[in-house]
Amino acid sequence: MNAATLDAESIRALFEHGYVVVRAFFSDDDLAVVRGDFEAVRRASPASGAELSSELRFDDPRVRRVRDRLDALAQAVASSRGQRALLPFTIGNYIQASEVSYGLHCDYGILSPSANAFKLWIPLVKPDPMLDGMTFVPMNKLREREPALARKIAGRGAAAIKNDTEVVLVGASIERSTLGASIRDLCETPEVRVGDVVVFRAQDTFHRSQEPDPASAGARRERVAWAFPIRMAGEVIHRRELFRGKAKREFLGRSSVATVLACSWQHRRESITYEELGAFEEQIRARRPGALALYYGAYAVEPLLWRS
Ligand SMILES: O=C(O)CCC(=O)C(=O)O
Repeated sequence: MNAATLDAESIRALFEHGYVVVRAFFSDDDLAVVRGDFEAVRRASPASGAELSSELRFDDPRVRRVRDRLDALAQAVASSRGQRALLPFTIGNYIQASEVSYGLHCDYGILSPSANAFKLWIPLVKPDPMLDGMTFVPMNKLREREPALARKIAGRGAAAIKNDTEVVLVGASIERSTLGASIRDLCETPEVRVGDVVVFRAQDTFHRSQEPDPASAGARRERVAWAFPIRMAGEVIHRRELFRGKAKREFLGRSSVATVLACSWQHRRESITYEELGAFEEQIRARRPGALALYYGAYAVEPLLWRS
């Protein structure tokens, strides 16, 4: 579809299939500032084989137009679920295909479990619409082929698919589950051009970097995508669920767990919303002494709180 925001049919497709491509959402001019920011971040960062993280903020006047349009899109999806979408404070990460290539995974993190969160993936440089894009295992196909597994993952997430047949699930403990057949024949790679926006449920829809074109003998072209998650303001994170299952810790990371813990201390509650978490993260970024003291305290005690 091609629109200023998302129509009901595309939103239905997003929740049914796990992803949707919004066509020709941006003009080349719209993305010039973000592309310039990417170039500056790349110049300042040595090649590291990792995503590049931008410090440009969504409230910077230079990205206002882009922000307003993305916000309208995000709110259209969120309001269909009775939620309000939260854009991150900084604009997110840049993913260069020459540096980064992921196998099939879900973005397991503080965002999981979340019934309604999603992610935006926006190509900035992508010379060929058919190559160097994103490959998905659509939720509807997974539901048909592996209904029990699809039920376990929906809204809760998983971690990865290994060797095309083994699924790693992260719950109270790490479970490994074997697929009846190779996942490869369920995969879809949509055609995507610069100007399009891919909206997808990163937390529970398996996705990967598209495999290189066999004709290119493994070489990856210059392709740069800009990606960031959209959280739901009113969804809740429970502290007691966070610390269940030591194995989960490696997937979450000490710093994000400490941030949730410190935020729950700040609110003197066992559970916090993503909106509260976002505001707390901003206080840390602004180096507010009260928030930093809570964060360092939480970081120190975090290893002691995990139960197996
Ligand atoms: O850009 C890519 O190749 C993969 C991106 C991805 O997996 C993500 O944004 O979650």
